[in-house]
Amino acid sequence: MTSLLVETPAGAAAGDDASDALRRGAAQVLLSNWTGASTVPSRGLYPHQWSWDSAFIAIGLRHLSVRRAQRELETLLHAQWEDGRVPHIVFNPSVPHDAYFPSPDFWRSSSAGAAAGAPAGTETSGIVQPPVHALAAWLVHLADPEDSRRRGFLPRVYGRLAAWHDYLTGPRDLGGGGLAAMVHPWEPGMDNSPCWDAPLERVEPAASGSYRRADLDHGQPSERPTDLDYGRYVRLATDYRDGGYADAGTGHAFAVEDPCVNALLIVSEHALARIAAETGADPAPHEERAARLTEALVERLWSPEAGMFLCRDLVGGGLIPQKSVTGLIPLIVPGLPQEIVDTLVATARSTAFRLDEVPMVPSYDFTGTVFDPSRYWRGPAWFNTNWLLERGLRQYGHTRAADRLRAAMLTAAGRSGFAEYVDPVTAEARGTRDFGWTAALTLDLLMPAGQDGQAGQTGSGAPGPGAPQDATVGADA
Ligand code: 9WN
Repeated sequence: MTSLLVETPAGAAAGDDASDALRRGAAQVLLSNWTGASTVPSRGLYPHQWSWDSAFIAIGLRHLSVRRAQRELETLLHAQWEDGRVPHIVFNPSVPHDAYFPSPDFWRSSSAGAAAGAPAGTETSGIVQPPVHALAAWLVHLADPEDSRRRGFLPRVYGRLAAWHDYLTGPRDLGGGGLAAMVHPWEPGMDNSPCWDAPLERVEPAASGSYRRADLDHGQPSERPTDLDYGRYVRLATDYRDGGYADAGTGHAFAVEDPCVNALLIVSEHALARIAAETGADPAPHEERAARLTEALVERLWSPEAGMFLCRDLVGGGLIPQKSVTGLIPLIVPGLPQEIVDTLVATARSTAFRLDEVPMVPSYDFTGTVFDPSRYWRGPAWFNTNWLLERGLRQYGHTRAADRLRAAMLTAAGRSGFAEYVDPVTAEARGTRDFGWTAALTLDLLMPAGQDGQAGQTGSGAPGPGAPQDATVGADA
């Protein structure tokens, strides 16, 4: 039933000339964005290594080169802090400081983060991003289990992944209710989501002349966060840094529990159980933690009124009544009550998200007052969130909807030049092009079962066979 943890199921689009061209185009993006040890999300806009990007990229890169996919994850994990956090950016020292803001001299991880155990020899940011990594490591392993075993891939990453999850479920359980909290809008990865509008109102923006945005050198201002957003991002990051990146006692002005982050943590915890079993460790504590997290997710973030999961504001208190795609992503979590699954799919099909009607699901409620089809996480459709929805729909037996979404994503990826995001109605390109995870997830969607030799197999120690048996209910199969 945990279909995210098995090989990509057979795809309708694979095998013809158009798919071959798309596969070549996607591979070309990944080859050009490869730096020798990891992949940049974009050569211009994001010239370093990003945490959740690398996990999504590894999921696609495994179809091109399993070794590179392993390396991608290991490069990131080598920048892990001693307290277990995996930083959201690992800086490439050969890239000039003014190429991206905030640069290493803003974060000062090796000095300001020393007490939290930041590495001395690598500069990183001090915040985190969603935990897609154990899921990615498991899928990379499945792409070639023999090579993975020969090279000791999983034993090398298991301890670091476990420490990462310990950090999220320990020091980051700021609400005390068993979920991981995020302390900066960059952490959930959906930076300017309308969910953060109210919590950010409490934050005094940093003076506009105290920093220089580099993103506007590459992107359209109308497709990026505003200057007011940036002022607040800078203030929050400065305060966290000046508190030594300590989680307890920093008096966070922004702290939220996010459904997508916690759903990814649950799926990754299930992956960690499989990794543990494969490496001879005990999977039970991971399965138990995944079960506890699932209970907490439903208990703390499910809203029957909204018909979806919502974000919780730990500073202001209560659920945030904005409908973002983050609240649909728990469809990737196995074993949800059927009523919740049915309600989530109905909400995805409602006027708020228009699944089955528009090419790709938007990042934010079509009917929301601040919906904007072009501005970043306030409306455009992103490929990583749609890939997660596609997998979630498939997991719960909504095969026709998943097939349709997959086909639309492939068309949009190719036509948009592997755009960072697209207008959810017209699928026109927005943001930067040749974007890493768009290319990587395109490759993953194109890969039919069996093509990389492992479809339907889970590796030793991993329960559950291939995708067809994994689907729980034949809702529209
Ligand atoms: C800040 C790299 C990252 C993604 C995020 C996306 C965007 C960065 C930025 O780019 O955020 O981390 O500078 O806008 O919002 O999800 O990981 O692709």
